[in-house]
Amino acid sequence: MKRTALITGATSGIGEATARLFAKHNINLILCGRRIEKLTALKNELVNITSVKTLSFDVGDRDSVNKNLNTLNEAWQKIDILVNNAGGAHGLDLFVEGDVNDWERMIDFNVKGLLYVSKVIIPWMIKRKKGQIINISSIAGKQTYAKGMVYCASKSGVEAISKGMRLELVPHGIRVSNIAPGAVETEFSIVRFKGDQKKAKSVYSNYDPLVAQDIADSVLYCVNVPSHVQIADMTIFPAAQSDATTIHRK
Ligand code: 8X3
Repeated sequence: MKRTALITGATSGIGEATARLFAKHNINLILCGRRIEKLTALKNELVNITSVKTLSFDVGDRDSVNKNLNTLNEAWQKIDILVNNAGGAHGLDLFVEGDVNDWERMIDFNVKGLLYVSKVIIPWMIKRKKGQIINISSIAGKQTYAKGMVYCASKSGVEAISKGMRLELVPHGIRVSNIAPGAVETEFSIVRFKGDQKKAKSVYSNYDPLVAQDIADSVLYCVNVPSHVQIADMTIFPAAQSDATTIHRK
């Protein structure tokens, strides 16, 4: 039976790589993101291999989340896999120098956005007594580092939500996996450093960082384990990384 996955933040990085990989594995896709042109381009590419629907909204906008997800007809509401991937970091500053707008953005996307999307989809999974939720957290959710306090807090929130979801959803036949990547070279640092390409590049210099495909592979692993298996938590580093702030550079 062909499965259906909804992926947030599908227009780039881990979300996009997961979409491509799921398509190759014959999984129907609901691709969500803010950038409609990117969503359409990805849909046009993947529609040759699987069924694809796109929904363009901002996960941090509760009304827009509700409105868009509720346009899904009964067939598309049969979501087997929810990948809560949307989110990111904004700024890397000491707390006293931090921009409150950055903090709000991180809490709105990383925490509230994940909750808004899940609030709509989980009841559909409960009705079918099955489903898998993959929350993309971060090593920042397990280890707080200086200048990243609010990002770390938002990802600690994701960790708590993953544990809470598992406690409440296991009785409904729903499995919850939390994936915490370390350094993955995507648009992540470009966004964090507000477009400063040089600064972003330096995060990944002189070692081999993870690429989005590495995390997509882990997501696929979580959703392809036998039905009696639940991957609760995965932390994934590049070989050169040993904790959130320790990277062995050549
Ligand atoms: C991304 C990893 O270490 O930059 O979430 O916080 S880190």
